[in-house]
Amino acid sequence: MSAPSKQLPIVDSTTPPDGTVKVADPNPSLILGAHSLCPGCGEPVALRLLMESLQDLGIVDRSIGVVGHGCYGSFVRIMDIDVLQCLHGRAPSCATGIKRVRPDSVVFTLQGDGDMVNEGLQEVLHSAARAENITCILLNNGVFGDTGGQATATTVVGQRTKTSLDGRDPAKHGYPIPVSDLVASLDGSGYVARGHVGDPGGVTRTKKMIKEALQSQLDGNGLSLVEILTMCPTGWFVPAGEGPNYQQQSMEQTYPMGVLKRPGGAD
Ligand SMILES: Cc1ncc(C[n+]2csc(CCOP(=O)(O)OP(=O)(O)O)c2C)c(N)n1
Ligand code: SF4
Ligand SMILES: [Mg+2]
Repeated sequence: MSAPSKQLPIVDSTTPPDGTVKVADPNPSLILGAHSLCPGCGEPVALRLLMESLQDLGIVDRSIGVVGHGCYGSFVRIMDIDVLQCLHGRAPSCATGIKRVRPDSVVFTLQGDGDMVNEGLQEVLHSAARAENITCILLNNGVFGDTGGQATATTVVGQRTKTSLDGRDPAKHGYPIPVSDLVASLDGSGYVARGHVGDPGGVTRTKKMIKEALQSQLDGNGLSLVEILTMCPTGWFVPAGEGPNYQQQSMEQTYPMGVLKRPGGAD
């Protein structure tokens, strides 16, 4: 019979050569390495808040992410949790299936405005109407960023995009769809909020919203949704550092920050 093997500490590649041993961080970041998005993009900030929220709530091992298609789609390579990527706009339906089969898991979607509101509006609305106990995270930048900055259903009136170079004109392009308000109006939704990541206050309040939405799922209150306004300086034709200012003057005027619905009543 062989001798029992000695329990060795977990050592990472940064262990110094001086003989000291670095034991792995007991609470490591869930983001594995650098993202590949544009300077000034708001989506990596939103990702960090989401991953930190899973850690803060102690639900990392139970969490499953369902990611749509857009610039954030590349996050599946750096999210250190169980994830799958599904067809455009279909994340709420995939999340529905996962949650029904594994009711003890915590299931969230990560979708852009093009993915959720253009390509898959019916998915999120029907999932909310069915009171599916999932959490949807919408990264709303008002453009199809990944394909070059075309207008989406959430582009605000007057916003310049690749397909509305003179600004969105309701007479030509119609009006934006406030998806969070639609979801909040349905009896099957439990928690709906809208935040932004354009300044430190927005970041702090948005993280609180994400945690409340996940807690709502844990409490079994039906579909929860957090819409996060995220800067897209590339698609907005502004310098990277100007994203927050542009967002404040444009998108935040149409989509004000706040909790639209929570169990027991909104603010
Ligand atoms: C069925 C289908 N529709 C559209 C596309 C093209 N497409 C891929 S990603 C994307 C943009 C998605 O935009 P959004 O969800 O807002 O994400 P963002 O890039 O802005 O973060 C589009 C239009 C496609 N590949 N297949
Ligand atoms: S195009 Fe926009 S959404 Fe995509 S990575 Fe660049 S700034 Fe972010
Ligand atoms: Mg978008």
